[in-house]
Amino acid sequence: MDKPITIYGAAGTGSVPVEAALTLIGRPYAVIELDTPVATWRDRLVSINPMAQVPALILPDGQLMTESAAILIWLAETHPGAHLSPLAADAARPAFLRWMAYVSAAIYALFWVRDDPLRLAPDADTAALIKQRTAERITECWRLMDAQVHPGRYILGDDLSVLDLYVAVLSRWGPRRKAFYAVAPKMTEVVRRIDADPRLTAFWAARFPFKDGWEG
Ligand SMILES: N[C@@H](CCC(=O)N[C@@H](CS)C(=O)NCC(=O)O)C(=O)O
Repeated sequence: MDKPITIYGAAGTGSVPVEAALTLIGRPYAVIELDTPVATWRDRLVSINPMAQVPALILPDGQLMTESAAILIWLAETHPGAHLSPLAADAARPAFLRWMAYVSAAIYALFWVRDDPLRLAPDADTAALIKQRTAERITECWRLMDAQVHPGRYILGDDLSVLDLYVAVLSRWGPRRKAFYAVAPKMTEVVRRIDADPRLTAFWAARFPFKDGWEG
């Protein structure tokens, strides 16, 4: 039996796809919930993760692991029985790695800016402009991805992978799902399938509920 993983996380954040993957794998994990405003996270997290971000995992051997895409890839490859990624020699592996890195680098990274534009902007007007321009950039990145993937039931074909969990969660962040549906018709079917996966019903209700108006 695998030893538990400790996850510093928070509902609705980047820890959610990691927790979803562990739920599908059936591996025990414990969440230390960052349930106070994000502005307080630095003090609580910096001694754990110098970047003061979630997800931050403490693995059973005590080492810290951060970076959601790396965590998801690693979880999939260390639990091959769960079939959550193409294997190394699989023809779908290059696309899997490509899109995992793309979602992390081109899309997720913009949320450091969006979540508090005043980290970069000198005033509220500039902050509002940054918020609008990053929303446009995220939408464009989803559009470009959708134009280049060939989904079956899931993004890489007919097998669910951690990429599907990653896209399903990140596409719920600003500019949110309606904007995503408008530019990503192929992946729309996939994220709706992930939203409705019966193995995750209780998980979504607890960690990222579909509240009224959640699609934007
Ligand atoms: N590159 C990191 C980004 C993690 C990240 O930005 N997490 C957000 C929550 S979704 C966070 O902790 N924000 C607080 C901050 O950056 O100050 C990853 O992929 O895990």
